[in-house]
Amino acid sequence: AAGAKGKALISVSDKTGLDALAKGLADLGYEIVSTGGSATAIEAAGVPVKRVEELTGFPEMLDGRVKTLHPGVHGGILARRDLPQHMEAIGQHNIQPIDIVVVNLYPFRQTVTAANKPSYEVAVENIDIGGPAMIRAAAKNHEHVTVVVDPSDYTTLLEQLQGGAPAADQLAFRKRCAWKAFQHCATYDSTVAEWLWGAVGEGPAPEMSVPMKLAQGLRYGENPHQSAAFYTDASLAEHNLGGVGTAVQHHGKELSYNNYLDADAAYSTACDFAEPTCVIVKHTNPCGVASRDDLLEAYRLAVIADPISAFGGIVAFNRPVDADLAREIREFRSPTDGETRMFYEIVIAPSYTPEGLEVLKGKSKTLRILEAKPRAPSGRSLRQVAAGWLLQDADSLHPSQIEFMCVSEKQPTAQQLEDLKFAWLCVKHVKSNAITVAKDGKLLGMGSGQPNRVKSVQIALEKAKEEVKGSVLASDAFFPFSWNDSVEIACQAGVSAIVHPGGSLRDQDAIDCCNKYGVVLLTTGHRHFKH
Ligand code: 93A
Repeated sequence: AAGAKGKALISVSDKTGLDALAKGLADLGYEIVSTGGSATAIEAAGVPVKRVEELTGFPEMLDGRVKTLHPGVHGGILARRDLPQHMEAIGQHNIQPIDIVVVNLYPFRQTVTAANKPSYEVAVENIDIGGPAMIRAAAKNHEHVTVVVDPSDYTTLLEQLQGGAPAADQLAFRKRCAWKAFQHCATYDSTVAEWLWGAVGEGPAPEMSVPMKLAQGLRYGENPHQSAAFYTDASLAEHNLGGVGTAVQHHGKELSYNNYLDADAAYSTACDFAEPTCVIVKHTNPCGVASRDDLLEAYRLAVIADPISAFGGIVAFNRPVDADLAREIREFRSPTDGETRMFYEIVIAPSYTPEGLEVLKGKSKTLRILEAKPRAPSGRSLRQVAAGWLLQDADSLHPSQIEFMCVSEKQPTAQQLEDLKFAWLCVKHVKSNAITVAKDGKLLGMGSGQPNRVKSVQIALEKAKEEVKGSVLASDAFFPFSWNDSVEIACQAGVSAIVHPGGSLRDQDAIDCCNKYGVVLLTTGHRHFKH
């Protein structure tokens, strides 16, 4: 008979899996009590359901602000079944025990982060009060009550209720549910607090929540003796849409720790370019970048920029990969010996044609093929130091937002200006001290991570080799010393234009040097350090 097993209270905003849950509970003999929208949905699924108003003898009021906030509900949830005085007390008031509480909350985060930003008033109305009260009550009384806040737990709930498991296991399940319930409420409240801080505070919130979820255990960290895992963080995801964190893997070995880092670096770089672009990354640094209308050509140029570094690298595209391009990736032979097929760890792109995907799968069993929504640097960047976190806005400054000012006698041609902007966008993604040399929409050489800028210049020029003549050079920070180092080396090598932030006491030396060699010099007023 209905209710033979007890009462289940359902009040959910996310109605995923609700039909199956209600059917399952009814089949097991539970009587279902529910709030407005949930009750309507359950009825529509043909499952008998009682409205919560019948239980409380009180109508919903204050435009729904008070629906379940009533002793008829909370007494039924909180009563200790093992204390006769508790059972007597609820009995005196005609309150029946509630054994299962299934609640998920008003979608506050989705509401305040929607593309269509809600008014302050609408956001406030989306702060759930009755829901957390029920969740917390049921979680507190986990000794006797089961609380479920996540639709992905419905199947397990029904399995558990079918019984058969030892009492200790059932209690362990209820405790786990209670843990999750408090977690759910804590995350919810910190989301509300963060939103309010955004409305009243200045700068980053003094208390910050990092709602992390274990997404994947990793075989090991940067090195095999370090254990590791990948966590997703909803508070980052809302600003950092797309990218490797939410990518679909179509093929290949499991992602490693270093794969995550490198794929993120490669894809962030590729997605920062508006034109069809291929980026090849090794150890988080772009070693090949090329923009071409023909993506296949961009890929070739990106490999040729530095084939030795590209070998074993991560290849990222900001446009779909079709069969022709996939064949080229599969077959392309290393320009160093003209024989060895190029080997890559990962290919990552916004999408693949069905044939392109099949072709690429044929490259090797291990090649990781990732499909990810575009990700440009945005939102927050968070890094650990000792016992704390460093938080900053991501470097989302784009060349289109920067004024490139000519400070030399010689003015840049339109082509040079375009190349300088390209080199500038590349240098932003290279570890400091970063130098890039580029020409005609392709990276020719880069120097990264050197503590000495002159060394980075030398490395970048050496990689660019004979193509240096007429190329342009970008520096992520200003040239600090006198002009007889970086700037003069670049001028002597045949670089035709240089861009740096400017702002050094020795800026005039750099200008004089460029004028002496007839080289164009631009300043941006913005630095792109990347540590
Ligand atoms: O407005 S509330 O804060 N006051 C309440 O008494 C209450 N009771 C349930 N929000 C309340 N709820 C929430 O309604 C639940 O947390 C759930 O998210 C939602 C389900 O409403 P419906 O069943 O009408 O779709």
